[in-house]
Amino acid sequence: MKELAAPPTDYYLLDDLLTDDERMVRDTVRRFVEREVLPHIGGWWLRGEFPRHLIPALGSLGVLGANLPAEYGAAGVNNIAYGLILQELERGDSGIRSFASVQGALVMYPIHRFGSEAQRRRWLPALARGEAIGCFGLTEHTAGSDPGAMSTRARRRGDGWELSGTKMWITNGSMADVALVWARTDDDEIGGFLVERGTPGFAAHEVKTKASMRASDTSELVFDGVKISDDARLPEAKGLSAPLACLTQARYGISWSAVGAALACFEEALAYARDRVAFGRPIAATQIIQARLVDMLTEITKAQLLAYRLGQLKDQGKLRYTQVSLAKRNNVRAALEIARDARSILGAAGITLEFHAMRHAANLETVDTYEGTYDIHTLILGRDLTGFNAFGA
Ligand code: TGC
Ligand code: FAD
Repeated sequence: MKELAAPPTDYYLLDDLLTDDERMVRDTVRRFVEREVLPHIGGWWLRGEFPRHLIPALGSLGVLGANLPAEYGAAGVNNIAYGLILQELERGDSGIRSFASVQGALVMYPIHRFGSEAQRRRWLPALARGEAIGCFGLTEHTAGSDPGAMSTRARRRGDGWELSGTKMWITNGSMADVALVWARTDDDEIGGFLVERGTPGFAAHEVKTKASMRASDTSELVFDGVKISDDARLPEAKGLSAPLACLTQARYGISWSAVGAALACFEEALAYARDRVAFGRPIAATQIIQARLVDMLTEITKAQLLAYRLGQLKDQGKLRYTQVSLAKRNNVRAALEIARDARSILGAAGITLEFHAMRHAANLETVDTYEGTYDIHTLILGRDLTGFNAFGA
């Protein structure tokens, strides 16, 4: 297969650090996004549609839960290749990447890490192939940044459980065949429960008024006395650290994927600035536009280096969740600022969906909020540095 030309934004020759396999994985997903996503994404986003028809192809490409072991049907790639996959998906759209993040990091990972062997065999191959869709219900209307304040309950009923409560802002929620729901048990411990679509008392309602992440399914999940058997509980998920460990996996991926959105915006702004003439010369020939482009490239290069080093640490088993917070916080905020700046360089044209910057900027408002807001990651890092917890009373 022909190698793609090095992107203009690989300023520090990071390609040289990648193995042939990592480059091949990245280029395969990039081609897929260029062919299947970019020509259509503006329309899907405008109409508020998630492109469900792409799910089987994402499964065949091996991008779902790609860093999990091949034994359960996943691709079994390393964490650098996994990061590159998410980077390329978000170069297309944050909503497509979010689908893959939730499926892999927030549904497949917890089933693999905290589930029984029967749960792994039942769900992981189908989720990897895209034949089943999963969602992850942690956030509630009144418990977002502070998931420990959740009020969803799992009460013991005979041999099984009864779930009651509501989850909010759940990606893939209306499409999901299986919802991983986090709930407080009678002994006040947080546990994870697999609830299948169609179980009586379980309903999902899609949020239709979003001005961000429009090509993504975001839903409210309602559990009204939902009865499930004991084998629907993840046996090894005990306490808040279990869902938080899943968030570390998803935040790791977002540290890479934000770079993809930033690259898309930067490359678009650079091309436009070279072409667009104002006052008799290309705007790229003005000092202000050049300074802005240089700042964008500098932030992208820093973000790429952070993501790459994070991947090495993860592959070596040395990763601390606070290091992931640093990269998620920095890379998403950098991408958001780059997207806004790219939009501004495009002038009026930049507000349309014929270009990508505005869509990415709107999406990145969500990415800056979910998986721990920018401020929450500041507090996680502040606590790590000082030993003082500044979250609340
Ligand atoms: P805290 O005392 O900090 O922690 C309780 C226990 O958990 C451990 N822990 C973690 N372990 C692994 N990874 C992490 N990121 C961890 N954070 C904490 C911690 O060591 C402790 O363990 P142990 O053994 O001592 O019990 O608990 P806290 O209640 O003070 O937590 C505060 C805070 C702010 C850190 C946490 O609650 C937080 O991260 N809040 C943000 C919530 C959030 O990010 N929600 C995301 C929901 S999912 C989502 O947005 C999906 S978007 C779709 C997509 O990803 O594409
Ligand atoms: P709040 O916690 O109410 O925060 C509001 C503001 O207060 C923020 O600026 C925050 O930084 C600030 N703040 C909060 N506490 C403090 C403090 N102690 N000190 C200083 N400032 C503070 N959740 C899931 O469980 N699963 C999903 O699949 C999922 N998908 C999502 C998809 C979308 C499109 C969106 C928008 C959200 C999604 N979420 C999901 C929810 C997301 O994780 C939460 O929105 C996020 O954790 C923030 O919670 P909140 O919205 O309740 O904000």
